Amino acid sequence: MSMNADQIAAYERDGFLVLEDFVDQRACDRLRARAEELVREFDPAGVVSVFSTHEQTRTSDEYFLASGDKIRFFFEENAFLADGTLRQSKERSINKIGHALHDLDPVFDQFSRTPKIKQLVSDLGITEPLLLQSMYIFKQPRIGGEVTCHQDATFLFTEPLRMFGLWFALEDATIENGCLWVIPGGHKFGLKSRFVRAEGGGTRFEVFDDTPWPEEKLQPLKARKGTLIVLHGLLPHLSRENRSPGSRHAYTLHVIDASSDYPENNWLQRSAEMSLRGFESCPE
Ligand SMILES: O=C(O)CCC(=O)C(=O)O
Repeated sequence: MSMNADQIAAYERDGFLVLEDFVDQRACDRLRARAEELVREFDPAGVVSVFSTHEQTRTSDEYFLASGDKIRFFFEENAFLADGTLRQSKERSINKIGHALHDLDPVFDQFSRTPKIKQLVSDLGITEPLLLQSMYIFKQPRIGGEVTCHQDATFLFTEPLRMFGLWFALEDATIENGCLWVIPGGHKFGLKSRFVRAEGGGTRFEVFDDTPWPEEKLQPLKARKGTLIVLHGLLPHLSRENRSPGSRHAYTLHVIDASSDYPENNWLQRSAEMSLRGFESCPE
């Protein structure tokens, strides 16, 4: 077991768990260096796709919709000047990379499939794990965009719901640079919406409950580099803008169970040639 009974009980009660020093500092640095290399090699000519937490259906272009089995780059909303050119270098303009880093890049694969993560996933009750989605989030200095309050199951729904997110702090996450905020126990509210592929193309939200989140209950989760935060798929969480002079890099991995149904209208899909994988290739 990598988690004790108290930790599992806390996760079930609160919908999240903070595990300090889960990853060693060198592994964090290796991942950062690899992400920086990927951005250096990325040629943005002709592929400007923005991640906007406010306008997700509008920014669901083909580049985004086909990214479930690729390594693709999304810009910060505030990265551009009025004439459409970048305010600063592309290295300081990318919001995130997604969504199959863990399957396509050896460094990300190695970081994502360790015996420790495999054990944690098993302790959390996932018996047939599949690594569905990965994102490298930069939260760039000064222009790092906010991520509004949401449940990850809105985007990555399974029936029955067996899904959680693993959020790794690759640098210290603070209130100033845009750490995560959560509503403890909020995973018991039920699913408020689903983000699905629309019949005529693009995406839409299917809303089940449009009451606002009780944001007065939000609590910040400051996290030192190397910390893993486990987020229940139904836990409401957000991150605020980063107006500080430093970045706040994080890596997230979402795990589902093969025994649950993964609907065909979930926004994130893979081509038949690249099926999802679990921890089969993980070293013992
Ligand atoms: O890292 C962040 O700023 C937010 C990430 C998040 O909420 C998510 O990916 O679901």
